[in-house]
Amino acid sequence: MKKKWWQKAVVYQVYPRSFQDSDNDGIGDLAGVLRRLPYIKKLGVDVIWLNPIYKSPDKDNGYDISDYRDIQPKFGNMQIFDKLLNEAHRLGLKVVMDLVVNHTSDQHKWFKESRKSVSNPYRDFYIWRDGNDGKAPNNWGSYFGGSTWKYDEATKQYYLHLFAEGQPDLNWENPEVREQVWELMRFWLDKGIDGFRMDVINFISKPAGLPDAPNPENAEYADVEPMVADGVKVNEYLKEMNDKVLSKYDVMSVGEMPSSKTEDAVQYTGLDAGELNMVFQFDHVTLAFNDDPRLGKWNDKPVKLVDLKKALSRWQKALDGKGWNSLYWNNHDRARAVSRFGNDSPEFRVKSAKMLATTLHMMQGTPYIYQGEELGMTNAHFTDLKQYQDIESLESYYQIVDKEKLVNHATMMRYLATESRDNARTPMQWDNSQNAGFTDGKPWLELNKNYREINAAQELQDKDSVFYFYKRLIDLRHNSDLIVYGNYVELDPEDDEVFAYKRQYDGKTLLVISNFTSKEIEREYDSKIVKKLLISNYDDDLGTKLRPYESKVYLY
Ligand code: TEU
Repeated sequence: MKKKWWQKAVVYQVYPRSFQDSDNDGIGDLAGVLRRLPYIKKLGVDVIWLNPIYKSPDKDNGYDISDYRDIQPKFGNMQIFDKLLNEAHRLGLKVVMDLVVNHTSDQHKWFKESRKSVSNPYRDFYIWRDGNDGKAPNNWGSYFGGSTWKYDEATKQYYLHLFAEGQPDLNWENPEVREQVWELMRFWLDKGIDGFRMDVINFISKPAGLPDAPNPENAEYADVEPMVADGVKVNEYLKEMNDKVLSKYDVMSVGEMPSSKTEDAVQYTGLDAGELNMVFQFDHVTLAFNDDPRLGKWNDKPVKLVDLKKALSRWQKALDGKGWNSLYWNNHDRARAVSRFGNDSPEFRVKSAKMLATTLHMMQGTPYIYQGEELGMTNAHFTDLKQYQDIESLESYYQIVDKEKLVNHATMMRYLATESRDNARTPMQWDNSQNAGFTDGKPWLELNKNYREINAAQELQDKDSVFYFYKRLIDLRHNSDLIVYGNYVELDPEDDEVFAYKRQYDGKTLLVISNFTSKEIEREYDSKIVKKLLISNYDDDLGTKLRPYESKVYLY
């Protein structure tokens, strides 16, 4: 497989509204990101992924775009963006933008035209259908609660919105829609950005006839994902995108692909596929699901290590030599890694954060670090519904508790504390001053109370901090073809305490051993071989004895 720059790169995800506020309106902004570039550079990453910064009514924190060619005024303006892009490039940092083209905002000029009349030239930019006996055209349920169909009185038809009502789905069957998307991509690529993360890009091809989804539980609305993920024309559209746009630039592309399987990903990311470079797969971050399918993601179950190993190993083996993996534990949609997969107690937070980092960063693929993950930031542990802001959390609470009465308030609060996207969106914790140095205004979302103990200033002073551990892992990757290109050999798949695997390349072997428990245990691997300890989250090596959350990498 021909080597590409993004295979050796490490990406840092910035959620601008929660990163650094510069004008004290309580919302992070681009001038704040600019100010913090030296911090990002110090970590040693190569690429910054910016969540959406385009003009938006903010129904879904910027994932409802009303103008793809202008900056959300809360975040700044195009001049500040240009300054940010130039300074990032001067520092040797590439910048990847978030491409949200499965849907637009209902305030986008295309939709404002489309809804004017059935004969409007933009009508077919979106997916309009007649009702079904006075009801929605089918039984699909929105990700944010309720139906995926909204009745529009003006033209007496329904329009499709997989997410919020303010996020109407674009009709990708329409070649004019695709041409407009290629144009807006070129606008940003010609400004010099270095690639795109593509929002739910495997949802863009809807099934012919838009049939009902299976609904065995006879729920009010059925799970839409099996109907819209990886539709029959996704590859065709991505090939056209690559042929007409991406292939003209030296850029990276990563497709967010909920519920995609490895065989789909080999299609999407195969080097000769002419589609995308890599995908965000969801198998390892959707392992804990409620036993009641009507509750979907809302649960408070621990993630079973054997399941986690199976999911990650499946992807490592399936794409080795055939495609390319992204490697991530969390992002702006997921709970914080150390809380969801590790142990965020004061006793084990640092050790388990480093253990998780080692386990992931020694794999094959491009690692993505979500802002604050490098500090070991934890879930927010909110206790009051009023603390939450996320549309998905609040709409889901309303649907599940108030409307369908499937669980009581206390249970749903436990589920939100475990899985709400707001866990990842609390402001970045810079120091132990008021509001953690994020803003001198009123933060748009409450800070995590632990910012006085967990913050960048403290960790930059501590050579044993999570920050410097991530920095060492990134440095190891930058200097090792074995880590980047080595194959993947899983060890003891059924071991429910230790995640162990090997990487091999050019006659060298990496042995990665991670104890996922708070217990001291014994494990033996290749005991006869003389091994060099490459990195560990403990100061010494007790051989076969593994201490709580001990993670170490041997080279031989
Ligand atoms: O998320 C897509 C997606 O699958 C989400 O529904 C995610 O799986 C879920 O929220 C996890 O609980 C993308 C963006 O990352 C997300 O922020 C947006 O809300 C969504 O698309 C709509 O644009």
